[in-house]
Amino acid sequence: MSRLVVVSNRVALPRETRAGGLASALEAALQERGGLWFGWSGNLADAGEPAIHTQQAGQVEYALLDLTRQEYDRYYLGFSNRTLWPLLHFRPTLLGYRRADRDGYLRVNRLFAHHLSQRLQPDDLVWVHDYHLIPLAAELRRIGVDARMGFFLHIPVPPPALLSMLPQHEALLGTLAEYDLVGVQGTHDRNALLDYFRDFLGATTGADGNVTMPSGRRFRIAAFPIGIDTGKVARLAERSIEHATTLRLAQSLAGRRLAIGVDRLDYSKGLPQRFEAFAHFLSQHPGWRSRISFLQIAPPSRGEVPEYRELRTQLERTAGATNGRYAEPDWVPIRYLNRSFNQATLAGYYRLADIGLVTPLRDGMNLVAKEYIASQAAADPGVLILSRFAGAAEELPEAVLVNPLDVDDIADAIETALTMPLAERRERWQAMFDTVSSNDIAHWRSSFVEALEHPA
Ligand code: ADQ
Repeated sequence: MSRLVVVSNRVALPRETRAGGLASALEAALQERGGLWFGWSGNLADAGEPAIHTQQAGQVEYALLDLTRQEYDRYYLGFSNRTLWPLLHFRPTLLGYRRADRDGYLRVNRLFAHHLSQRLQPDDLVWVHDYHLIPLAAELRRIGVDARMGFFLHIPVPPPALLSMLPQHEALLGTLAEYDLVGVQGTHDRNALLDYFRDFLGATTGADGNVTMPSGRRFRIAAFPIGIDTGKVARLAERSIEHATTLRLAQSLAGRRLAIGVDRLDYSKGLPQRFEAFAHFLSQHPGWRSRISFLQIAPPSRGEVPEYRELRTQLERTAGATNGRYAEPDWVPIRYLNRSFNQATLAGYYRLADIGLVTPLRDGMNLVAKEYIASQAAADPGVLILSRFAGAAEELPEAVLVNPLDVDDIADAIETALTMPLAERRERWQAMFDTVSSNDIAHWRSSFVEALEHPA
């Protein structure tokens, strides 16, 4: 069996607390086959020969590279997070583009390729993750690496017309052809990328996802919807009902209903609309005031990017205004928390919540939707309100689906969820639970690795 080499912007070291389901799945795959996990260390260093930090755990080596401040600014903050992130989330008006950022992005990909190539062995299977590293295979091929290489994009793919707004898009997106397999989250993403290769790069595409470039180079684009460690989340949720943190939240509700949202503080997650929809629900249904609380957990992310700071200010204003307007001495409608919680605590909170509010404007998948389902009690499950534009909606049509831009639609969905009969809640939940159980994270990574290693 070939060794597996995982490459991603950030690396989750063993026993690291921020490691979530994805990190443990990749670690499991690496331990099973032996391998290497390569990426940025998260540290900034002075210019010069960059330091590589290595660590061994069982059969797995971790190799982490420092970046300079300028590399971080251009590759990570600039091109990855101010150019590619908004573009791929269908938000060209939020896009910032600088040639210097694009050049910095290419330079870091070249740097990764240089250091990685020195650690590769013949027969290695290379699995590259996400939009930070699109041209990595091309850079590796340029220096003679001919290993099988796969790429997985965790975020959405917009239609070709939107992709083509990126300056020099052909040069960047064309490098995807240097992988043997390009995985995306859903069939919409797959179809959009196939259309792009056909319309803009002159490729011939087949219904099976096979792509032939004008040069004759062939590769494949396919959907691999990512999952969670469903069994583990379900066990954590069941155990957490007894935990002090969960009990504290339950007591504070004093019998009121609870809606929960858990998202990184990101403009793709639809938080302003969600806050507004909850306020609208309270204004339309005075009878529910004082009878339901909305808990939004949103740890800040990418605070160095201006659009994220603006979003934070906007949400503070909206939450404050709604609470000022509707709160009672013993009840606050929106409980808004800018912090992280461990998986067990989150699972307990999900289980307590009557409604999971997952309303991103666009999302590659959205694992919170799946975690919410995995955490429910079979006998009395809550209701998932899910954006049609989250990748998860393709797999979970039994959720109450909403258009996240339509605050009336979300407000109506909250009412539907609060009044949904138990039998219907159970029926919808069972169907979704079956899906997240069979399409779990282990299934995701083994199907990707299998497709990369043994092409049909
Ligand atoms: P994200 O945009 O980060 O991921 P998501 O899929 O929801 O979005 O995953 C977030 C993860 O972080 C979840 O496991 C969640 O539990 C955890 N999390 C969020 N807030 C937290 C908090 N306050 N405390 C602790 N944990 C918290 C990207 C893409 C998604 C895609 C995933 C995986 O944007 O579309 O589903 O990658 O491919």
